[in-house]
Amino acid sequence: MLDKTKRNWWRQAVAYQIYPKSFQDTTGSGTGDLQGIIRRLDYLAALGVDVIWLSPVFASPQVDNGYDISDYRAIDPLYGSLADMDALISEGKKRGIGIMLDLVLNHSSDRHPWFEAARTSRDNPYHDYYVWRDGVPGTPPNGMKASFGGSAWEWVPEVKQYYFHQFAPQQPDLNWENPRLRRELYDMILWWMDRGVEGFRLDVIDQIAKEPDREITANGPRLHEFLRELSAETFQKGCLVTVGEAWGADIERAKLYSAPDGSELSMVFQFEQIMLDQQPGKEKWDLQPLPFVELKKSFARWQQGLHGCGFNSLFLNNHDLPRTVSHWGNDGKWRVQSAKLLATMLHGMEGMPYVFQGEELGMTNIRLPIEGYRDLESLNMYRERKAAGYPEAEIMASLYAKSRDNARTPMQWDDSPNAGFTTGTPWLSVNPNYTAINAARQVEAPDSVFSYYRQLIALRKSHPVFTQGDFTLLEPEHPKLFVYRRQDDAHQLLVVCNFSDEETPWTLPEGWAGADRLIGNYAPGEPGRLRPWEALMLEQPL
Ligand code: TEU
Repeated sequence: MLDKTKRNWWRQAVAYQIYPKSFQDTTGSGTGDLQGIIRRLDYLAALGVDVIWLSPVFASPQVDNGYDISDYRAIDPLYGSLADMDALISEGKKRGIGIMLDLVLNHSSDRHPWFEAARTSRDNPYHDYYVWRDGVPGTPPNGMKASFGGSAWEWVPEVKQYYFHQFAPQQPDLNWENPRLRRELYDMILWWMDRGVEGFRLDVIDQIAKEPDREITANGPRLHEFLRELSAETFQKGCLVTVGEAWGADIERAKLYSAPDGSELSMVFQFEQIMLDQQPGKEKWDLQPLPFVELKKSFARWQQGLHGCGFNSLFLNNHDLPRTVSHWGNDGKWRVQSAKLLATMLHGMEGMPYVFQGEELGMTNIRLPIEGYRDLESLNMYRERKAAGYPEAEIMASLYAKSRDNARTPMQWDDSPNAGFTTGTPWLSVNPNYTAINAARQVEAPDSVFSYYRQLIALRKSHPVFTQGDFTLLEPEHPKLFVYRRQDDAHQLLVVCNFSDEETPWTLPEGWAGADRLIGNYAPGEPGRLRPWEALMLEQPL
């Protein structure tokens, strides 16, 4: 177990993300719950993770699956009670697993009492907790669009004003310019810290300092000022791990977010690599092949750019992204090998790895009929593109590739009905491949994807080069191989990945012949070639 009383304990930690709706149901409601997470803590302890990033479980109308919060200090009855949360925190602690709550501070639900009061009159003390502009019905203040489709402005007749929302209309943006609002948020965070949570993930934190009159959403002028105040008033009073979701962060900004003096957050969660396979300037649905060489160079830039002066999150999956084994790997013939390769590529780097539920089993994307999708982003896109005349097949291809519901299908625990997730009707279809891909089959199996993740996580704890080493990209222009070296004062680590369905010629670089093989997804083979999706790690003293 990590000593979490030490500042920066999280530099060696591995996180596991739980999307509670889809993790484990204990009531037959068809929706996962907190007791379900408690039931599965031993599974997570066996995997070896140190913290759980728990997607929002606060009271919510669930328009965006909890990313629309109506009470930051209450648990949604869908998931249980505050007593269940206290139990989860203390049961987690016993196993060395901390809870990292997912705070949505950029916006609230339109059903939050603040907003319900705010919309009644311009004189209401809560009115200024949100972002309002005068106007006339039918003519929004400007042409800004919301992330989930439509205008970013919504008219409220009672106050004869528009309010601003960067996401759904039911997710009005909070006004961070208002110091009273900021104080309320800090008090709420301190209240959770007193209950024993070990960290926070901050949803779209790069968007809090918006200036809609200048059409500024991410990276507003006051962003880092707000973050420093937030951190000083809350996180710095404890030994927490904090991560800020920031789609728009570049390396220079990431250094501010994750400055080693702890003045803002522990780390940034940025998407430069993830966005490489979407057409520049277009939407995520507009696919293009992954530019592999650029992917390697992008990882290398971030590894080198933050070494010693910042800290990054390492992830390929989360609740908003497709399953990478389907997206960048091969979820057919080479599912197991490519799942392990993607993990090898990522877990050899510096930063905090995040494992998204089911990733450690090699869970895959799903193809649903349009009626089967639940995600509002997916459904809005379908509607908008239908109306714009896109062919049905093209729209569905985008959903199969990128819909957020790919990641949100229920966790596959065993081969009993509904994969052991629920005895009721699951809120979103279980992937039919659960009879073959499930935890029960994998936990004890030495060659499983699960066992491979467990070993990778253990390596990070036992070999300091994983957390301390610098990074050098080898073979930068190679179209199939991702090879890099890490090096600290005492050791060198070599990570080799063959991103391909084919065998690829490759020779061990000079000086590595006697190195220890730490892990690999095949038995050691003949020199001179790598097998399809082969990955391995070698280590040697300097
Ligand atoms: O996501 C931020 C965000 O910008 C997403 O809307 C992203 O563009 C989209 O998911 C890509 O498909 C965060 C949460 O992670 C997401 O689940 C929420 O819906 C969103 O904020 C609003 O709170």
